[in-house]
Amino acid sequence: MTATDIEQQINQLRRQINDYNYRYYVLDAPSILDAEYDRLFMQLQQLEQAHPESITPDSPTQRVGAQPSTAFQSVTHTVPMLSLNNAFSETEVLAFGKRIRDRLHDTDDLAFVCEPKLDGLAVSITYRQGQFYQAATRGDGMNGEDVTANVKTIEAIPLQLRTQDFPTVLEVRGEVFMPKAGFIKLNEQAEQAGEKIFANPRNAAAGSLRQLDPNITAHRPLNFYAYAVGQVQGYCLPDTHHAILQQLQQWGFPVCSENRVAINEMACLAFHAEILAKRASLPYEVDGVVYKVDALALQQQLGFVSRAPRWALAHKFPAQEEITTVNSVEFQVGRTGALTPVARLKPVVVGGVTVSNATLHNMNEIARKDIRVGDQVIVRRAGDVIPEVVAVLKERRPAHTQAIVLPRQCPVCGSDVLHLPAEAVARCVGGLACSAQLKQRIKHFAARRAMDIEGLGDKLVDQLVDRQLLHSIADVYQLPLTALMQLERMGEKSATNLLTALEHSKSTTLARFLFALGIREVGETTAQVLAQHFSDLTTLSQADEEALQQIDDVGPVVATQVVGFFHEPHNQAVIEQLLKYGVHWPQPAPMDQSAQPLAEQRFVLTGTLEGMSREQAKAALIALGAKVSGSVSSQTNFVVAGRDPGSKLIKAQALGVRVLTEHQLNDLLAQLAMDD
Ligand code: 9MJ
Repeated sequence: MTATDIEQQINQLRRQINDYNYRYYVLDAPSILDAEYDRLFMQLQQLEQAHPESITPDSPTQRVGAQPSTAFQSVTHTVPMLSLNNAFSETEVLAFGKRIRDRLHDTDDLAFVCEPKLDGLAVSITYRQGQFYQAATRGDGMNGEDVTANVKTIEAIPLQLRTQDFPTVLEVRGEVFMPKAGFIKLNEQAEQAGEKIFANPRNAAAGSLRQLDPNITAHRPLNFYAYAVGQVQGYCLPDTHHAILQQLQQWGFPVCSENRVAINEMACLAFHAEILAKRASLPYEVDGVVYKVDALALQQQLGFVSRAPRWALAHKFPAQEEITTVNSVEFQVGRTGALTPVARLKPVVVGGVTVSNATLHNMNEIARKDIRVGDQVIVRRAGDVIPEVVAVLKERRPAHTQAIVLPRQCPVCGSDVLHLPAEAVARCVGGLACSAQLKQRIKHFAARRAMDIEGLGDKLVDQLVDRQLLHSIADVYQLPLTALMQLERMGEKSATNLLTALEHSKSTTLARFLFALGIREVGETTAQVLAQHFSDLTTLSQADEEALQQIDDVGPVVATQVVGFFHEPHNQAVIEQLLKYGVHWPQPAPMDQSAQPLAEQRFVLTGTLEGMSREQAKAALIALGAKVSGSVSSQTNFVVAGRDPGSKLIKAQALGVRVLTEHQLNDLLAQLAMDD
């Protein structure tokens, strides 16, 4: 090959790789397989190694390679990087619109560009003659830090502008962020390696960008969305913000696909509501939306007031994290005796809800986060999960904090607490002598997905145990009407209704009954698997660990718990009583293997399904032999994602699990019904 041939080949490879990145990051439409991309990349690397004189700084192979530095240089922003004024309510947004209209006098039409507000790190990237030149953090808006070597490793950011028609100097501004899926994966890897866990994707993005060694940044899953230009020389920009965003996309920058032009403030508010509703299912974290006056001439007329533009507004979502103080820590006792440390907090409003308790999970977590009573902590409340303490503000630690100590005795019954070194949780050994455990067991027994005893709620169970009317789960079927009627807020009618519900609940299924017994490690799915395999309780209760482990999905841990449970004389007595009091279930029909087209297939359902309940979908899948579980893992074959699917969808995407829409699920079920 001649030198010209080689140069041509190298240029072609670079073009192909840049094109692939553009399609992947900007157009969101990957055009080749990852393996093919890797092959092209290696081919280019080999050619460049053989011909080092051909290497140029904008070659895709040159993203990584800078030496670790000892400090970041300071960069002065030619055009200051301003901050945005914040609004938290509709009233403030309408006032923002009115201020603008008043200033501009004659504005019937006032279009805005609405953008999700990404929760990452603002950066400025300068291109000279179309080539990546320098990248800097926002810093204080006037001076930032030179993070050129690190930003250069982010594949989404072009090293060279795509079209021939570009400014001699172009400064692009936008947000470097870590997608949720990448964040989950990064933390999983860090946990396995015993390394530091990041509290949220923003911290992870900031930490990754502030690495002195760009080789580390290169391995972090960072992405970028452009949302503004800074200095521009030698080019006439379009006259609206939305057209600038389109131009940025043509130059090769990813721009958020949710961005939208809104014709007035009311349309802005609708955008806010829409993104808020989508928040959990977006693949990146957002903390609000941004409204920007679309016409640049109007932006110029409006100008700035103290370091923020008058023409833009950040309309924030209710915060999901706040800072507060740990006043004390109490230990709650669960159904299996597990002691869960719960922080009693100085009440704080998080995302519109007052939070005064947060789970600390277990003693290992307390040690890992180094939480002490008296500390100021960050609490997070996301969706409907229990609030948790994310991190301690160590620099604010007061002089006299107290260590959190695991009690030696159960705070409810006084029995010993056992903390096996191999287990994360500590447990009260009191068993059913511990009223806390008894209450939780009965609540679990009565729950909708277990025996489904309507009217036997948490408060009622607490009263019944405290008054010594219940000593075991079987006692619920022996409650006398007269005793019930003496309880608080319980008239004759409610008492009779409860007895009817109790009677009704006796007709159940073996799977529900097994789940209701509260055997450790036996959740709803395992209960279903056991019921399907054994079909009668006597055989199951006599099975040994070996027989149990023959079943798919039953490992040594579950097998040990099941055998242990049925060997316990007290448990045998309770089961006998329950059967004597009339609990019964139909004998399942023998399993026909040919009717199990989804055998071995593992499904996870997430989000709201429109045409059926999750329970119905689950039953339909199980009837075809599928396993339906609650969490996504590498073992999962399919995730069915309904409306507002949340973190399970993100995890599925992170693990490359196949995702089905409700429509596709229906097609699959219909197809299998036809095959039958
Ligand atoms: C974020 N964080 O997503 C701006 N931002 O515009 C968007 N930030 C911004 N725009 C001017 N979408 C200053 C900051």
